[in-house]
Amino acid sequence: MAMTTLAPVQRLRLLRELERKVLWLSAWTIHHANHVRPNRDGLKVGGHQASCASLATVLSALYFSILKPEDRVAVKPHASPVFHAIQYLFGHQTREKLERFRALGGAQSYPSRTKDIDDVDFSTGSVGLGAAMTLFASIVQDYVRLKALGDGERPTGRMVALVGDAELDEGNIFEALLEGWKHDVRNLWWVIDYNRQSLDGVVNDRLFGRIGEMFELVGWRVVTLKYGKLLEAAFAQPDGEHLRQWIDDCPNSLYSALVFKGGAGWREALTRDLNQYPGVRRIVEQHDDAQLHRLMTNLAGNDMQAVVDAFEGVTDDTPTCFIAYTIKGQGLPFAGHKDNHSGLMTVDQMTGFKKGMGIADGEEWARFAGLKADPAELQAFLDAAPFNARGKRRTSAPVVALPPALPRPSDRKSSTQEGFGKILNAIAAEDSELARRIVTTSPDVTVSTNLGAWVNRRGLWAHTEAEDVFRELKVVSAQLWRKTPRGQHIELGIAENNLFLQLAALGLSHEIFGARLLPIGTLYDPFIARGLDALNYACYQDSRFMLVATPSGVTLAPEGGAHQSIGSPLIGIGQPGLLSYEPAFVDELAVLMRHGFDYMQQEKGGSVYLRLSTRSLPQPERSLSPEQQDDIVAGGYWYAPPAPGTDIAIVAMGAVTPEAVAAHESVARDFAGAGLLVLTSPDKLHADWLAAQRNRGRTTGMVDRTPAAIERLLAPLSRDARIVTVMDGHPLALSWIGSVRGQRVVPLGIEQFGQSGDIPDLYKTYRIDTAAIVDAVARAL
Ligand SMILES: Cc1ncc(C[n+]2csc(CCOP(=O)(O)OP(=O)(O)O)c2C)c(N)n1
Ligand SMILES: [Mg+2]
Repeated sequence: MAMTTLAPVQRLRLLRELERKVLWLSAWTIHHANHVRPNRDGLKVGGHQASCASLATVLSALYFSILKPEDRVAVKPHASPVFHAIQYLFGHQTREKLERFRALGGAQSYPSRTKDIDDVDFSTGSVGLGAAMTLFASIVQDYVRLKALGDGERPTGRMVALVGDAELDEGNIFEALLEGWKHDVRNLWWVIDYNRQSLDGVVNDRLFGRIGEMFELVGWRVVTLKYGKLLEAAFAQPDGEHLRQWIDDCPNSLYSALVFKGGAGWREALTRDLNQYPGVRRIVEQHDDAQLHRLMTNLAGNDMQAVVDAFEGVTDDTPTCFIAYTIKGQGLPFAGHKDNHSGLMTVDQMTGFKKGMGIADGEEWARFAGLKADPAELQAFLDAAPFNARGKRRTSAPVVALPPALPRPSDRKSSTQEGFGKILNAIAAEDSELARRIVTTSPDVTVSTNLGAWVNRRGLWAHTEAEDVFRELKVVSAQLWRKTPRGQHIELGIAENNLFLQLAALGLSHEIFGARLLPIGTLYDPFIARGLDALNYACYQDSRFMLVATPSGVTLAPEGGAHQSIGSPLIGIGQPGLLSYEPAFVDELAVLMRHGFDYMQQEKGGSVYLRLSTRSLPQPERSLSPEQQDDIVAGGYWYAPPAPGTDIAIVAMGAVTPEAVAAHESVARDFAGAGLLVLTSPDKLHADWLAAQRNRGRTTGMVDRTPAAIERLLAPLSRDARIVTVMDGHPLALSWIGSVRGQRVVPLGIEQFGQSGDIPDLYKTYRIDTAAIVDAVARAL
């Protein structure tokens, strides 16, 4: 049965049936996990039956009828069981995974791109981020389309977010909306599940009075789905407008409480407040309790026809916010109760619910049990859903070939930040696939992170051409800010959270839009903390990008304590999905950037974080052998190799390396064999060390004796050698090295908030200067 041949009323009938099934399956999946599956640890498994119920109509309408293969969706995290139920009906999710909902290997609590099998487009979990992600994905869709970087004739899709109303309390939503306005975003649908309840209770009435206006302010169309078809019909009756006014004026908390109380409660309230209107009296009298409850809770977001009409009413690419009035827990015993967020139906309630759904014992997972429609008809309807028209929706894209080496600037003195700018500038000058696939973005620190030369060559990205006015008026400036659809830099306002969401979306382009991109985002290292949750969110869904953070540490000196980063190397170590490096020299950086572009494209790769510095250092005159390059990628190399069996070594990372070199020269006068180890990545060394230990685990039966890089590096030192580590960051990042072979470490680094100063003063104050290193060596011995 093709969709086109189905009359609207037939479609509506089948959609309502499937909506019932989706409501049942989502509630049952959660119930099963909590009450049927054996519980081994006594911990509540949880799940959100009420939050699922409020979205069952909207999600059913979208997936079974409205969505097309090119659309991409972020589902409100706690509606995950609804999503999985829909995919189960489509045949994309298994009963086994649903039975193991929230258990190891089962369907995930919150939709996950990496852990779920049913083709999740965007992971969600941290409220607010999923919605914003769709906005940045729409920018990526346009970026890729305008440059024809994709895999062929993929039609432009809509980026759809199902958003809880309380998610709009998250500031990142508004940061994203403003950025979206600047970039003229298109093809965005945000459906707000306006159930007027959050986790703790009922949402403040004052807030939503303004929400619609805020969307309109930034160019969105607002479609309000307030009253369902039953209520609209009641309003059309004599005195009906008083009933409408009464509901319009009803505070969120009162409405929710009445929803919970049901028919008798409505009767009492309406009789008390509207008895003077004969028309309303008649409506109240003509409905029994159950009918009155059904009428008074007939909100448009839970009314299939109203929902379908609203979605089908939007046919252009204007970003659209649907404010869908719904009831949290609609159709369930605790509908409307303010404490229902994590409430679960009791076993008795579930028994009643199951009966009401017409489902016999043992048929709980049966796909069409309890539905009135003919199973063959339902199956045909599912098979014809436009959403599935092109099979699996996740795309792939070929790997971009890399040159054997990236261009390496030859300055005798340079900072890693300057080197970064020059390497990119040299890439920009080439006509290569690498140059074409790089896209840069920065939250208003493009120039101060040395992206300027790249942008001058490759241009700013925008939907339409715009000349640089300063240039046209012949005002001299080092920066050319010409905007074109061909541009390769996406300039963002100062909101680091947006940077990470933009990177998250760019870094998934190969899997979402079939276009490989090599995204690079730059920001000041301390402000990683500003967007940390969004960074984590990006890594959680395995997005691939290069994060260039500069300046860093106290080495940015006069900028002062407010801009100095201390804990960021620990973030680099602690963040899964993000491989971090902190090179000292520009030749190392060139090796690491090349490795980064490669690693970002490997199946088992990830994103890369380069912590750079503005401190200009004399560059070593050397050409790196392949082995040295491998060491740099592996995390470190002996700058001054130790004599075998030596008792002392200095380990340095990043901008403080010259201090370590000077200290080493001084120490070597007394201890001829002392070594100087320069690290590029404690993150990589630590991870490989742990992996090597796991490979030797007795229980795994593996006997891989290959030493980890750090074991190999420390091997020449004597068993009880003393090691002094030094870096411009928290010393914990390196102090673990003492555990590798049980050698004693004296770690130097930054543990306090900084302050303004020059490098000599600050290094002295925070004890990472040459004298402090020499002193630490003396103490260690
Ligand atoms: C960043 C973040 N903070 C807190 C939570 C915990 N949390 C999950 S759902 C929720 C309430 C959401 O309410 P709403 O968005 O209105 O959803 P609904 O009413 O549909 O359940 C909260 C606080 C979270 N998931 N993410
Ligand atoms: Mg809510």
